[in-house]
Amino acid sequence: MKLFYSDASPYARCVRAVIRYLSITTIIEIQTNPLENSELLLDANPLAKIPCLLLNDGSSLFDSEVILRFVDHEFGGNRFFDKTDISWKKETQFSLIKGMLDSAVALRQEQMREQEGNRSPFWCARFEQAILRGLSSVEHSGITTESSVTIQQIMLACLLEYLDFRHADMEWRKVTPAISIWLDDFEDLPVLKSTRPS
Ligand SMILES: N[C@@H](CCC(=O)N[C@@H](CS)C(=O)NCC(=O)O)C(=O)O
Repeated sequence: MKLFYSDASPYARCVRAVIRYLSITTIIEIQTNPLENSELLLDANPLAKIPCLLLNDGSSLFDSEVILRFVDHEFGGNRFFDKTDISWKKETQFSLIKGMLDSAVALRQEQMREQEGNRSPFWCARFEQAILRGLSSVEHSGITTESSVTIQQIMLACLLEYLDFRHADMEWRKVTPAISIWLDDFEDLPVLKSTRPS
């Protein structure tokens, strides 16, 4: 199997971290810039987005959530997405963190429009406020106090490090001091260290 990814993509990083956490060795990572619209990526994902997992039978899986659920089901014994004892609260926490990732990536895209003079202050503020409100709600949700590593924690760490990487001026640590302290330890997880964008 082949995983199209880029170092900077927080969605791809989350998938790569989980693949490593589950010690899956049969997935080859292929560094891909989605904006180059390579034929390989377009054939696999008409949306031309990464991450995208090309299976051995030639079919492909996207987006990140589908890939995460697939690898967890096939290789992780449903360790991250429990199928027998579904917690709708945890499912919603997952959606909240994924939604914040969406806002963080959309904010980055808005900022890249700066050069064209098309950056929208309205949308930038809206995306930033959604992230800060989301983090404030996560601060008191108990996500960081789980005894074993969860998919919510891995995705949250990918989000927070993406904020530091692309939105260094966003003072999220002031809003979420407890999460900030948690990240200081959690970021040492080997699968996060080995997937950190440089
Ligand atoms: N919902 C998708 C989002 C993936 C996504 O937006 N990836 C970005 C890179 S971070 C991308 O490929 N952008 C290229 C584009 O939007 O054309 C997922 O969870 O995988």
